[in-house]
Amino acid sequence: MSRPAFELPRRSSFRTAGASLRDALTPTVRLGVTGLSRAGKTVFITAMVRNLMIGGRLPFFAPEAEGRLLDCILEPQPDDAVPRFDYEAHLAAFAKDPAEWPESTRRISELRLTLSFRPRDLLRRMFGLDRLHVDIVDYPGEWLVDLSLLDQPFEVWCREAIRKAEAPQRAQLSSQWRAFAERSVMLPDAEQAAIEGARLFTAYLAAAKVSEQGVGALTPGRFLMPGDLAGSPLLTFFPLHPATAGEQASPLRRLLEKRYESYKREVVKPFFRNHFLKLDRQVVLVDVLGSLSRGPDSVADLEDALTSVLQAFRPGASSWLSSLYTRRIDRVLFAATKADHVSRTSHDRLEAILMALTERAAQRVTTAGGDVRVMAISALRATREAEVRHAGETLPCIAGVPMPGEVVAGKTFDGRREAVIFPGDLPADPKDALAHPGRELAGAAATFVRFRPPRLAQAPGSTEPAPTPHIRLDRALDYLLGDWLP
Ligand SMILES: Nc1nc2c(ncn2[C@@H]2O[C@H](COP(=O)(O)OP(=O)(O)O)[C@@H](O)[C@H]2O)c(=O)[nH]1
Ligand SMILES: [Mg+2]
Repeated sequence: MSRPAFELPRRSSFRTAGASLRDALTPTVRLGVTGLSRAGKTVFITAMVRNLMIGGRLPFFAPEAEGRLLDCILEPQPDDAVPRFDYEAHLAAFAKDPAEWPESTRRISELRLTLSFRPRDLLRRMFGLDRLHVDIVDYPGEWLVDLSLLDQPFEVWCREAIRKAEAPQRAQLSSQWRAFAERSVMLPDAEQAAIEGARLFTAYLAAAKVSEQGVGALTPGRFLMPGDLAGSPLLTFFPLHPATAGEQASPLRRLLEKRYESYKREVVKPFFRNHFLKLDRQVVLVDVLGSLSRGPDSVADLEDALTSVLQAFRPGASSWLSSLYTRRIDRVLFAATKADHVSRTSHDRLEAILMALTERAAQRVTTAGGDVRVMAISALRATREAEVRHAGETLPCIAGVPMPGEVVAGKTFDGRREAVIFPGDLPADPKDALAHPGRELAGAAATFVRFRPPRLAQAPGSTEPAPTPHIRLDRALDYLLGDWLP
């Protein structure tokens, strides 16, 4: 497996003749990483892997802190049908001068890490039970949101989709498709109407996605993240207005309903069966600050999307999925990402807000025998803490280099100059934040700013890779992997 030239592993590892027996005894933990687009999945996985590979600064990741984590290598991932997570390419973006964020990806991918560690237990050491495979599965949260379709008949889905499309922030974007849907039942050629309607419906979803910056998770998830299904009849349907008495038998309605059911059967169910149900651990990344700074509509959408996502973790007793739950995710971590956009004083408050957003869902998981944790993290920290004296007061601020073209307080930045920003404090009571999103974030602009990532390279004057700055990534790792490294 190639490794970026500038990175050095913590130890060079080699394989011995007994390797295949050891392989057979090596357990595998499958870790799902999901979140709506731009939540921070790619950055999280890249930073996590790099920290494990170079032996980063991870004081709250017990195996590392205790000096028991010896080595981490990348291995060919076992599922041939799934593309590999392109760790080297993502890392290379951070190594550019100046550093860039990696390009966004829109499909499922997988990466296998093999960790070698020193077991605490003498017996484990004697038997060589000192390795762990970690299969990281990166998949779009949009695909999880589709789970909500499984329990929805076509009519119910249509009603919901139209209600959402008529919401003030989307009415304009959806007007063309809605107008077409109104008259389409009368069109003579059902197939042509399905194609045209699906095209207009997809255009609306895409426009909504752009204007809501990825938060409003509208179904069907594959319309915008088709993977290899682009153009397939499986994606050629759209929601219709409720049938009027005389029109029940419309060929178009029957065609769309049939396609909708095929989509659930051929797309949604296989994803859950082949990927989701095989996971042991799950991290759900959420851009809480992004939604708060965009205002009430965005927060409402996020809540909606999270509720759908969370249904995945404990379906109702009667639902189709419950019959499939033979193996269960035992730990779910909800992580509010990009915590480096607020100062240290607000990190606990950010956690409290995400806790409030996921409260109902967390109950589902815990009653199903699983465990849930909520954290505010920054997988790759792009800012540092700073203090500014203003009118005799010391304000906790953040300092970072805004990406070229970013505007802060009316000034356009060039991608080289640093800005010091007072991001405001998040409210102590999460209910306030959720009731009046945007208002309390005095410096709400700070959450919109894209800061340049830190450049990852060798530490100056050394052959060792420099540590990766982060916030609470070590705690996240400890929760997700710590007990697998006994
Ligand atoms: N400041 C900061 N920005 C982040 C962090 N993680 C992600 N981002 C930003 O969010 C964008 C989307 O992240 P990415 O990992 O590509 O999201 P994905 O679509 O879920 O894979 C990045 O390009 C960054 O601008 C973080 O820890 N700190
Ligand atoms: Mg990604």
